Amino acid sequence: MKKVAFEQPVLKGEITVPGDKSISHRAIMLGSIAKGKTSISGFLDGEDCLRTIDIFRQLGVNIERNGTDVTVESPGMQDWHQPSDNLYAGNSGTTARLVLGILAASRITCVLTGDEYLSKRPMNRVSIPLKSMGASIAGEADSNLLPLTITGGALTPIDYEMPIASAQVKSAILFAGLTTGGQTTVSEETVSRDHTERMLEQFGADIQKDGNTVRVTGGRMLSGTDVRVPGDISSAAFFMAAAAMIKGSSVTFKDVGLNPTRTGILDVLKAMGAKIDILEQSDGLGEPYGTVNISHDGLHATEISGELIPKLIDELPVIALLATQAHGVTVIKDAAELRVKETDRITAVTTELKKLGAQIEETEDGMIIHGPTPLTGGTLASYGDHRIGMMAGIAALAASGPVVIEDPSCINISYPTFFNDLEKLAFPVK
Ligand code: SPQ
Repeated sequence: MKKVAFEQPVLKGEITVPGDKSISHRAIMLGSIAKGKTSISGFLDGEDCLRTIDIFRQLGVNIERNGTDVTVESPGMQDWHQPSDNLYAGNSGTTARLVLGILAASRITCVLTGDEYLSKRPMNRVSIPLKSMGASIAGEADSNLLPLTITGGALTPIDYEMPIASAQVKSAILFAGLTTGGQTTVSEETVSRDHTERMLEQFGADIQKDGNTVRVTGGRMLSGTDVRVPGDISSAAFFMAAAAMIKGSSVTFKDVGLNPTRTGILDVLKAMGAKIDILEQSDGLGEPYGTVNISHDGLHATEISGELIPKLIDELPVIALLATQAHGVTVIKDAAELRVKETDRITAVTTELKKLGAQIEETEDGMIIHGPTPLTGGTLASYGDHRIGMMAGIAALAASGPVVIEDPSCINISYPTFFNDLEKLAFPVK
């Protein structure tokens, strides 16, 4: 349990949030697939990324971590060892799904497992296209659920049209395509985060992007390189939303990732009335990042749907909270994917925010939120989901009484220093 209480807070100051989770995973994975040495700076030492490190160590890759600096030295995927135990992905959907794509194309036979939450999440979205490439993946519910047994082998390229916008599915197929003897094509209707494509290019893969289509030609040996991981905009989003929500607030985010496939939160905050200033922007080693200031400047409702959804999918819990304090009716739709995250985030968000007095309704693919509504204190469940736990922590800033978070340790999955940073930024109004 964690009790979070503030009396009339205002958020002020500057923050550098921890490294991007999606990019940290991919840096370990590509550093392990590639031959030679990869140096990563700004790595996220959250639980999910540590699970990815554990898995590749079990395959014989030498990975040394010194805080947020990580060195990966790999013989290349052709020379990985057979692991002596099951590979455990913990709570991490990204680890499980991307590793499935990688191992399907390797020389390894192994069993991939996860925690109680991950073991309920669908894996067919990757096993079906991988099987059509010739992958051998076996497990419960027609290989939809972990644990899964993967027998790596030679795969054939495919031309795949994605039925859902998912960077995890796209990445698993592109990784599997690396070892085939031809060109694998993945097309998506709405573009999902493109970190894999960017990093594949950095590691020397033969990859081309053409609108919403990505093509990778297999057979090229990847070489180790340097990766700089920017701050995670999905972590920053909690304090960005808080700064937009609380009158008098102004927070500057340094070195935060500004990849356009991830910046939907900035579009929404702007549409809701927040003041946003991009103070600096650069393109360091493949990923755009910069310094952004967000300040409160009134707050009104908006509609969030369509192509915007993949650009802010993980931010929707905190956006829903923000909408409880905005004038008007906020509608979130086309977000049914929220139901298959670490928990069903539509049910979790509506159930927990109602406990504080929010007027929020669940729909099949989103939420409808009426605001502004005064929030009270209360005891909120995290459902073992870091994003729900952090939403509860931010809710305490707007609530009239303390918010108690049950099972807050899940926040370590993506943001181990969340509560310290919250305390640093939130000041009582004098
Ligand atoms: O890794 P995991 O557990 O799936 O993490 C989440 C999160 O909230 O951190 C989703 F639950 O982020 C996903 C994201 O929703 C990370 C991700 C990636 O790194 O490729 C892509 C998104 O998922 P998807 O299914 O849309 O590809």
